[in-house]
Amino acid sequence: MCGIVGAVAERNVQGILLEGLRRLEYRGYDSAGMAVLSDDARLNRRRAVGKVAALEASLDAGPLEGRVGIAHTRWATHGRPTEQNAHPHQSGESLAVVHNGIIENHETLKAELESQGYVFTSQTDTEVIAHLLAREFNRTQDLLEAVRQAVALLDGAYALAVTHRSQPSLIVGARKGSPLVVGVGIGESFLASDPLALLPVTDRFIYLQEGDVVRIARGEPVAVFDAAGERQERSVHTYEHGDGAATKDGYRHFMLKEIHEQPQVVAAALEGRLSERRALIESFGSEAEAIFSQVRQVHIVACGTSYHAGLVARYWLEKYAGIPAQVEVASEYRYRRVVVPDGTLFVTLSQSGETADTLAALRFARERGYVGSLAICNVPGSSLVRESDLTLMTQAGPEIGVASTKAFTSQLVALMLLTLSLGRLNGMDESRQAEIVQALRTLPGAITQVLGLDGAIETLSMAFAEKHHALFLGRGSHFPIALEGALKLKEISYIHAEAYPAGELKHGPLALVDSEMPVISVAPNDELLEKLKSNLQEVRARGGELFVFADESVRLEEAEGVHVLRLPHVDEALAPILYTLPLQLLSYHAAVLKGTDVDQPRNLAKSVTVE
Ligand code: HGA
Repeated sequence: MCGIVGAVAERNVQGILLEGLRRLEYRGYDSAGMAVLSDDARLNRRRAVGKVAALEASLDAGPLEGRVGIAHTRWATHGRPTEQNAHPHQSGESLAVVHNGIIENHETLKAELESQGYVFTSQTDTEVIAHLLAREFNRTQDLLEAVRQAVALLDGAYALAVTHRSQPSLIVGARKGSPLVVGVGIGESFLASDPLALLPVTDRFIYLQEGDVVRIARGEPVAVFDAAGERQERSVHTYEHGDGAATKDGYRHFMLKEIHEQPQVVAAALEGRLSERRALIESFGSEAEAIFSQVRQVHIVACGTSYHAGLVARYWLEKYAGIPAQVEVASEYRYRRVVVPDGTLFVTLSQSGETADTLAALRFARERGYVGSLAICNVPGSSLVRESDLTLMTQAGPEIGVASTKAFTSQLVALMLLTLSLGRLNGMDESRQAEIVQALRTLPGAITQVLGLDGAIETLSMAFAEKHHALFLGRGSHFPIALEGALKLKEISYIHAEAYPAGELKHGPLALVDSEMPVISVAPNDELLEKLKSNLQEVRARGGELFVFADESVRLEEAEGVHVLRLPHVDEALAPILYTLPLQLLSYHAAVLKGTDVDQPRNLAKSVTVE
């Protein structure tokens, strides 16, 4: 999604802002821009459609000089990706603003502002903020006060950074519903929608809270005011994840690097969370045992890939922990009447912890009588983490590729820890717990073995690159893995893909199968194997080309039109995690062959902070 960077420094800020934007590129965007206040208080702006490199080329041709500036990568929600719609937006020559989010009452505000003589030059909702701020500044002559007055008129979500030529050594920021952090430097301060943007200049951050307004000024301490206008001391956190995420480490794409990081990521997600024979309930927080012991069922709410992780967890929770579970996409859950039986735990899954729909669902759930809320999340300090009763950090490290890979597998590990923890309190067989704990310990090794199949999977992918459609099949807890495989292929290779529970094929989608329809299936050696094999025969009988990822012990012969790739044996409970990997690699290689933008696929964004 959109990215914000702002800087009030002792040096020229163009380079800081540009590097910040480059580091936010992974979030997905369609245009970029920057406004810098020169030392003689002139506001200069550059904007460009497309990549940050296009903005950089424009800046090379005419650099911006100044020690205060704001910059933005835009993922259009209102108005096409054009230069006129790119941020920063200005009101006259005095004030500039960058915005993440959506202003829902923009039409009403626009009509009001136009009647007062303000002239609009873009189709964005954001431009109303620029003119509102200018109007309030004209009344108050104080940027902080103007921001306070203006945001009070906005309905919707925003993170903002604002600069004004009459107050040339400061920036005011504000957030509600979209993330914004302050980077604390020495005599310099910064704003960004993600700490990653600022790691070259600081590793100390204040995570702003809902409704906060912040003033960063040269040589002055950062001043944060809460929604009521009270000055607040917010703690400064040191960023502890290192800056390794910013480089591809020799891999061709971030996505490939992240796929290959999964053995370490899974090990990190388990670190300190297992005893000899059990999962440690306290990994979910000091209140976990008290809350978990009241849990009779679970509602899981998430979006996209995280939703698929939730679907796997439903099979696990019911099979191993004996706990009923429901899973729902957040954008549906938040707008319907939900019945919450006594003893229900509310679980959210989000890589970024800022996914707007999931966050709204959590807020909606708060008044619905759940026994507690648990966030499984990858970003410490994120809104979801701060607003939940319990949290489990997935420890996957920053994920840069828009298509989620390692965040998904680490969520699955976290959800298995949840299954074991709830299972333990619900009488799950002790020796089965111990077996799964043992299998979890060997999982990083098994993942490394699967990654060794990369070359063979690349060869298989050649059969896909030219296809327009694909079907993914799975049964039981591997149906969500098929869904995730199809999503990955759609996201990065733009090949239309659908996933079905294999038994559903004959009820409709079999009509699509012919030699032009590759059918991909995951076949671990579980109790559904024989049924799955019959479903695969049905495909073969209609001339469909089969690509099967199967347990090494499964008797399934390679033949014309049947490609089989063997995976090491793993405890059936963990097979969904292992079988995710070949599907990630398959999509990756198909996308590389098609020449798409693997890390930033068209139209998509990471950290979906708008509704
Ligand atoms: N609504 C604004 C900003 C969009 C956004 O935050 N995307 O992530 C626009 O369309 O410019």
